[in-house]
Amino acid sequence: MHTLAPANPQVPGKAAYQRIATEEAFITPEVLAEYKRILSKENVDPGFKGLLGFYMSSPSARAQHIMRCLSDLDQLRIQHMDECGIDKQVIALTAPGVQIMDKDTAVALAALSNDQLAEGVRRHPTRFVGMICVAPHDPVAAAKEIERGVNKLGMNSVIINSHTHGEYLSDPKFWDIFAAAEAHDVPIYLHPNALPANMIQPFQECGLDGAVYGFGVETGLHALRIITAGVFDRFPKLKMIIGHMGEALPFWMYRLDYMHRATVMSNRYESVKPIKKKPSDYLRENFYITNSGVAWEPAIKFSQDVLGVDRVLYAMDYPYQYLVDEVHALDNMKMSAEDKKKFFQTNAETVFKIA
Ligand code: 1DF
Ligand code: MN
Repeated sequence: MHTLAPANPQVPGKAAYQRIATEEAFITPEVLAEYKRILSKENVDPGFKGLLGFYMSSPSARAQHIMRCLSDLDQLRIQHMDECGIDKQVIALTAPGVQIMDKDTAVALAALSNDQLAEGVRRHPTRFVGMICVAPHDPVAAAKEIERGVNKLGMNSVIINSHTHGEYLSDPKFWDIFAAAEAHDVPIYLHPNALPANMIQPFQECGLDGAVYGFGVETGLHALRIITAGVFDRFPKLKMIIGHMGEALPFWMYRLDYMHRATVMSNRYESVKPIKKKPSDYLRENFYITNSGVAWEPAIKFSQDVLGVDRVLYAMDYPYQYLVDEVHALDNMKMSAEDKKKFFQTNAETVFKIA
């Protein structure tokens, strides 16, 4: 028995809505092989070593189980979905995707991974939806891959795992990617990556660098860098998605608005330029959030309250976190039938253009 065995094995019944889980992960043999090659070199990035280095080498039941699940786009995944009552998974190449690789390898393996994911979706068209993976370190190639993903592979969203070798999308050199996403009207899911080398030490020495806390801090920072750099003034129709209850940013909205304005007004930093709206306005108008890893009614209700019920989507984070008890807890939230259907189903259908 693996450690993720549900405490309450009762399969959730059919509901008045489909359950669409929107931050679910897979891996390909070629990406695994490249990860092995990177991990075998000297001076491996400490975050990558602590994350995939761990999952790929640990004899623990959790790690072994996760690696098996990640590698499957057929029966095992569908069995786990059925056991948890998940109708559809929106699937992306697991973090850090190709972003830990050198530029040329990343471009090639992004395309190959997208092809393999598209084949999986073709085999199971009613169960799987694919996200386009890109190599942000080659923004022109990434923009082309977005176009190919939309026009040739039928995918309608993009995954980017936060920073790329310590660089953030707030840098205008990456903005061809935003232009492509906006032009093709596909959202970018800004998913966590392992913390960059220049940030990880105080987190890692106390074991708080991963999904427990560090992921949320760094991905939330990345989203705020994008907002304060004026990306949404330049690309007003660009849509982004962040998981883990919006990496706690809904809770920060009031203070962000007050202090960002105070910083701008006092000309405190050369790098902080005025933006057209308040940070919270962009969070409400350009962002969607998912509850990945947070099956917690008060946080979901609060976010619906401050962002709007159309902006909060369901996600599981398979295979890193999937518990049938969490599905039951969310089914039982005290929420109108209409809002619950938006949360589990129709918001995802709209944002990911699921037919
Ligand atoms: C973990 C969590 C790993 C998430 C992930 O991808 C991931 C983890 C490597 O727990 O180690 O996507 N997550 O999104 O919370
Ligand atoms: Mn995840």
